[in-house]
Amino acid sequence: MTATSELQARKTAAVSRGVATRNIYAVRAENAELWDAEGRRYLDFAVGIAVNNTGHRHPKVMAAVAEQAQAFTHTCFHVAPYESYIRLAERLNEITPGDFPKKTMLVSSGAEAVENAIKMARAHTGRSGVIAFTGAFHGRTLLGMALTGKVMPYKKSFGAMPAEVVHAPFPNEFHGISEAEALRTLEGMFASTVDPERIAAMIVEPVQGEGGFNIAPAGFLRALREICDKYGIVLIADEVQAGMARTGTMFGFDHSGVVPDVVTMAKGLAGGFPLSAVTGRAEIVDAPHPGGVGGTYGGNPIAVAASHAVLDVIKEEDLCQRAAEIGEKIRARLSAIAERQGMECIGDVRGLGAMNAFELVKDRSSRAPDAELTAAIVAEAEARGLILLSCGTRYNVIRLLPPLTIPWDQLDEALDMIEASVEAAVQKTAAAA
Ligand code: PLZ
Repeated sequence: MTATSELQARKTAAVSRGVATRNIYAVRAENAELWDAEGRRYLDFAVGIAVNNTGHRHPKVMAAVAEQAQAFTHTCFHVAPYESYIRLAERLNEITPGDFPKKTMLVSSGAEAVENAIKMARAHTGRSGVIAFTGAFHGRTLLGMALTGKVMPYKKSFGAMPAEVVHAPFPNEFHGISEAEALRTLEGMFASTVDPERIAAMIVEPVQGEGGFNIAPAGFLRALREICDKYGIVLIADEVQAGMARTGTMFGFDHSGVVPDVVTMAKGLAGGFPLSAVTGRAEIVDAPHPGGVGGTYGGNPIAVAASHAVLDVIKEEDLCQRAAEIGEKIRARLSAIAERQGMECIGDVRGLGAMNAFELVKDRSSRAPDAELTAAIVAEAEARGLILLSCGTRYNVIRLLPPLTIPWDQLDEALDMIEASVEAAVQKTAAAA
């Protein structure tokens, strides 16, 4: 029995099967590298699902955490507040889009940030409806799950969803949903499905993460801004996956110039410590009465210390610029692979900054999803020492999420492994057919 198979057996016996896992049991990780229970070394292109944008154990983050641990680790901000939380709120009010008075609330997970953003929009507008988009992902809590626009595995078997959440189509040119058609359908929904004056908020990811790295066109975001202004709807940018320098700008929305009313952040915000934030127009974030929002762990001091260090590192190491450069390199290489003979399975290569993906199809004319090949490529990569994640409502997209601090030679090493993995998977599927 290997160390991994033993852990796997214990996991199966002791942990809820609903909590699905890969079989890479982590023992140690450093920047872009991770070692498992077998002592195998991997390049990590998942980074805890877009969390360690500053790499595993960035020295500055570790130092900030160690220093905070010497002072106190938890007091509950509601009971004994601390300056570092206030200072982080000030920093987030400053760096988020929009030149107007802003306020911030800190919580612990992406889903919790989303839930609170919706509560604030409801309190502010006195309305209850929410518009989300097909293919969206906003979390696994009851409301997060309702907002999510993907049934398997997130919504299936979990009963009735909270009422007044409606999904509008997210544009997807590759699959024949134009921006114009998506907008026409949304406007049509206001006539057929829901009164826009009952809608408190519209929530949208600038680049859909779990949904398949689908980039919201700038024109689409501009149109959503206009619709929200017309009907008095709060526009929430869910930057949980796209934010914190990942797309080559601090926030995904920055590419479009569109200013949302509220921004949700998590993942990359604190370099591996559980922290999330809701930042937005002061009057919206202030709408709940005192005591109406909060929680025991929100803005945990260790996570807040990590976040200050992350924000410093993003600036000092110019990680927005580096994300843009990493992205150019990745897209150039993926496009070159896609052009090779026998690589017709790569239907699309897309991305913004260092948030890139390629979509696997049965053939380029039908663009039918190839989920089996996608899984085979992920497995081939794992066997070669590269951790990749798939995504997409049809499980046929592979996303590349290297840390923004990855050394160039390791990026090349990973891209070589991707090419070899696609080749091997294509050959094996062809041989099996
Ligand atoms: N909003 C845009 O991407 C989390 C979830 C993976 P939590 N995405 C990864 C999984 O299988 O659960 C996410 C996101 C966007 C919200 C969330 C939710 O963030 O920290 O997982 O709650």
